[in-house]
Amino acid sequence: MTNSLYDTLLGARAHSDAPLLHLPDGATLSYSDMAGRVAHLSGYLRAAGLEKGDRLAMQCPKSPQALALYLACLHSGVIFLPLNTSYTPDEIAYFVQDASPKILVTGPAAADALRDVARDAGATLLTLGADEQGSLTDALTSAQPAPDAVACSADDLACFLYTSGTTGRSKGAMLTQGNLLSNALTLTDTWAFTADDVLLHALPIFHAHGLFVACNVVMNAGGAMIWLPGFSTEAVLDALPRATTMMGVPTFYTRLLDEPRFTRDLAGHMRLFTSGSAPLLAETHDQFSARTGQAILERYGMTETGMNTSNPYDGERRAGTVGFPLTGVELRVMDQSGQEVAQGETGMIEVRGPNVFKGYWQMPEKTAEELRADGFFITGDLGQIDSDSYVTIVGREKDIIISGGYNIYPKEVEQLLDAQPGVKESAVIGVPHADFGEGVVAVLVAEGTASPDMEAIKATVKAKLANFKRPKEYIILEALPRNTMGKVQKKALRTDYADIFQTLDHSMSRAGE
Ligand code: MCA
Ligand code: AMP
Repeated sequence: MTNSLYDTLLGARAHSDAPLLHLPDGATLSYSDMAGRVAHLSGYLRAAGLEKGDRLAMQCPKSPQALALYLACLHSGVIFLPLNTSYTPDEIAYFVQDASPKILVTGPAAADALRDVARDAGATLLTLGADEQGSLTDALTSAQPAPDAVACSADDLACFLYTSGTTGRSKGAMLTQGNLLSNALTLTDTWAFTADDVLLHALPIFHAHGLFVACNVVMNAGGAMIWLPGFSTEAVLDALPRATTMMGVPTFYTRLLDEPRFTRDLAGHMRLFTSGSAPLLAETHDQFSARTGQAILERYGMTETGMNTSNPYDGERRAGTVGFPLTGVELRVMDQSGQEVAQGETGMIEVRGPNVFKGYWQMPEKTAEELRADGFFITGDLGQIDSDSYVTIVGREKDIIISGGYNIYPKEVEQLLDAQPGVKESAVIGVPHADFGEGVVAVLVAEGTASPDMEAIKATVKAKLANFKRPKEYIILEALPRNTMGKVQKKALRTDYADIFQTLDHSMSRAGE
């Protein structure tokens, strides 16, 4: 048995001097440089007692070292659990208690805040900085290297990615080596990636989009990445002439379009822009085409499934649609009684294929609720298929907000708000936001007649929740709108406050201002 995923991404090019990462300081890291670092790190992990199937959690700033740690986990058969760098220590505590990693790696600056969290979960805390700082840094070059990748089969677990749950409890989606490999191979082919490609990488690497879709595809093709620490319009505009491709969330594209420097000429060297993680407005698609002469290729995926559909590379990239199921992926649209709807009708999207995850870590009931016995995964997205077979996402049945490509489960925010002094109840909604697509708004009902202490509430929210989950606006109402069954009518709230991010200076009585 070999380790097909590691061999495909890096092992096959372990001695190649071809560039892998172009770094902001002008340095370049080749495939062989990366393979060397990975062998050292993998040796370190094995000497530390990590075995195949053990977990390693990482909440580190984006850096080549962080990418090396991901690859070292694949090399050792250790399950890699990347965590959003915005998560607070309270949020991290949940993930490490749930996944029980043997090692938690963090940036040096966050080490003090996470020491107790690691200790309580029985994990060893190590640090790895973006700037050659941290207790793991020496291991990158001086630990006894592990000679061979640990043999793994397609069914072995490669990564856990946590996705929030409707009950507010996050679920660890278990992704196998086979899931990641199938998506990497299919997307490389579908999007015609080759060793000549240079991907402008401005996404975070703690989610499927930046790590699996971007890095795995480029490495499978033998291409290179311009490695930015995050998205900055200036840095992206500077780098565009050296790149051939970019993957982004819609916010990347609206921000670029806001910049007059972003012209057809500047984008002229690019062969492909892809968008995903959130709906791309047809208007953005059209503006982009008018500005650059290029059509953004929109695709659709999920943490649990990787990528499911894509607009064609050759052929019409239809604005407002997410294209066709990828090779090997089956997609069907179902009604509430479990029957497939007629073509053109709206229903629940279900998908099946080698990309679909194995289940939620230690949550068999949740797994059974969402993953059917016949292998179809119930996505929670509502869609339809038109007469040309293009799939369109028309809405979501699951109560999530997608802001700048990050998912927020209202329940999690509501539970925190409901527990605050002076708050009787709350409803958290997403409404249109020009930059983030959707922005989070909290509607509160006060207990009694006095207004709650909004400064205290905001301080608690800041301490407990990652920045992208925090409401950007608070509204106080006397009562939440409810239907005759007593259910809160979020749709009515979304309509009432649809313009709130456009009318911030207007008369509405908003709390905390
Ligand atoms: C930052 N803020 C946000 C977000 N990001 N608020 C809401 N939504 C966000 N996404 C907060 C900041 O903390 C700050 O708050 C304020 O908004 C302004 O920050 P700004 O500097 O403008 O933000 P930024 O640092 O430039 O980040 C925006 C971003 C970033 C570049 C769009 O969020 C991003 O990289 N998103 C990509 C997400 C992603 O990769 N998703 C893939 C998930 P304050 O002023 O209070 O401090 S994988 C997935 O969905 C599936 C599998 C798929 O299909 O791909
Ligand atoms: P997650 O896996 O938690 O990051 O989020 C996946 C969700 O993002 C999907 O279930 C969709 O609701 C949404 N999503 C991803 N790509 C698209 C897209 N191109 N258009 C609309 N929604 C998308």
